Amino acid sequence: MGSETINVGVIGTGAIGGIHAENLMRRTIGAKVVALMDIDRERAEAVAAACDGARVSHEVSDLIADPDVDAVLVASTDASHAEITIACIEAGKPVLCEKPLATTVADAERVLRAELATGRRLAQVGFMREYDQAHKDLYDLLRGGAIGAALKIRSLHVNPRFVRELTIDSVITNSLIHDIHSARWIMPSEVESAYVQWVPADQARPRSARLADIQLVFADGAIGSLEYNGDSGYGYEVKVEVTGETGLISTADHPSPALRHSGSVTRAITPNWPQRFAQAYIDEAQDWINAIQGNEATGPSAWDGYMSLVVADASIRSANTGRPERIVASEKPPLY
Ligand code: ISE
Repeated sequence: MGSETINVGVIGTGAIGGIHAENLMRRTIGAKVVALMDIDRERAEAVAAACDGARVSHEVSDLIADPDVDAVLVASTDASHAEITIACIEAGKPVLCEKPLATTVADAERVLRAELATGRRLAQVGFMREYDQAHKDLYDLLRGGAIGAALKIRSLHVNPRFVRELTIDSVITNSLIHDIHSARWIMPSEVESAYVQWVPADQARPRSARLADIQLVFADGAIGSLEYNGDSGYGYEVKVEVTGETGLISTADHPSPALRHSGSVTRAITPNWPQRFAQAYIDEAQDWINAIQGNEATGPSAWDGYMSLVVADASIRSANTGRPERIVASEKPPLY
């Protein structure tokens, strides 16, 4: 593609779809949003109006088939991700699919099969923490040998307020899926087993989950603890710590000024994920566009999307059995 402008179609114009559309239009070099689609047409039209009059497609298939659309960003409902990503792959169009890649391992395997059939990487998965400076700094220090072999990873993922419908299953596939990917990305070896415990939000609904913890064991013997708090009451935070043979690395706190006033020192905490990861979403979009222009693949792959679902599946099995569950994954294809 060279340095031509990449015309992007955005499917799903809710919170994250709107952020991606605005980033692609206003904060990314070499990209333009030319088409959008959402089952809520009014919502799509509102985002299109902010995209210099991008077209609003009636159907997903129309947008993917549109000859003026070079690449597709999928930000629709989680359950629709796999089907739409497969359609983009089969149309030969690069696709950035928001996490999760699918809601079941079987659907993630279908995406893998579609991509393997083309012999090239077309799909990227929206695990944007790989583009967060604090995570990248920790990754670089660890992989640079600063603390020797990694022995344990701890992550804390805090959401500000509880969504009543969330169950341990949806917390794992929609929220903890980020922490699962981060653990797989940061730690040198693959996850071997997962053990889940959680605190229900409502004792009358035992599957509801306001706080959850996934204990991981990795192939090299390292361990992990991924904690999710869905009802912090104070704001949004994501922290990662890795203990190594000779030290410990912690992600830097999100930069915010210290306010000294009336005898105390306070520092703001981001209200939610759009603010905490604003720059990471921009860098993720720019990296995706640059890769398309260079006819290359970049960022988390469909294999990463599949493996995060495999670990999520083992975690949900553990929630059902009350025991640690082993990871059951396919052989990693050479393409990845
Ligand atoms: C949301 O979909 C995200 O991706 C956020 O990063 C995460 O913190 C939140 O829990 C998810 O619901």
